[in-house]
Amino acid sequence: MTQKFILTLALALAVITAGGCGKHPRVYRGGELSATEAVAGTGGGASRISAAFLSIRNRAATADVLVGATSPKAEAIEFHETVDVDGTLKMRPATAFAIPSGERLALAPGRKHLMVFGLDPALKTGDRIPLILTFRSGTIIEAEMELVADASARFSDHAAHHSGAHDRHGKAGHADKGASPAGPQ
Ligand SMILES: [Cu+2]
Repeated sequence: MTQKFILTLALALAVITAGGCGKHPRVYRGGELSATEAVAGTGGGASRISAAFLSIRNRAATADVLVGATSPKAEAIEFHETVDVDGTLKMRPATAFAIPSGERLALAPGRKHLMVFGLDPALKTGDRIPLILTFRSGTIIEAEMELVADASARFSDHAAHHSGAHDRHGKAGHADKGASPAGPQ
């Protein structure tokens, strides 16, 4: 009995340590710019196409523009944005993503994102591959991209921790939480 209890407790602690809260995304820097580790779907099937999500912060006094993304493990990476066409969400290519001074660009599910084509078929879930981000200023960030089963869910988890690390709770960004309807539906 006691042994079983201790084992259960040990397992519970292991789960708390390994996952959930406290797992911040890795951050990669280049000059005054920083990018979180990207997450992308493993790109199952023959398509080998996957959307990739990350956020990029610009601490410089001037705006910058993300103009290129490449990986030696993918044939091409394009910029996409999600637009509403007569009530239907569609993805369309974009040429570049601007990041104003002091702001953060979120490449997120249902918004602007990276589209990865021709992923190396030998890759599998859990692998990390290089992601090279090029900016108009000449800055280059050598980041990484992790292949995961559910990129949207993982990015949401990352984003929650990332904003929590930089913003205080109670600021405008969190106001909607307090205002969410709790009454009768
Ligand atoms: Cu896309």
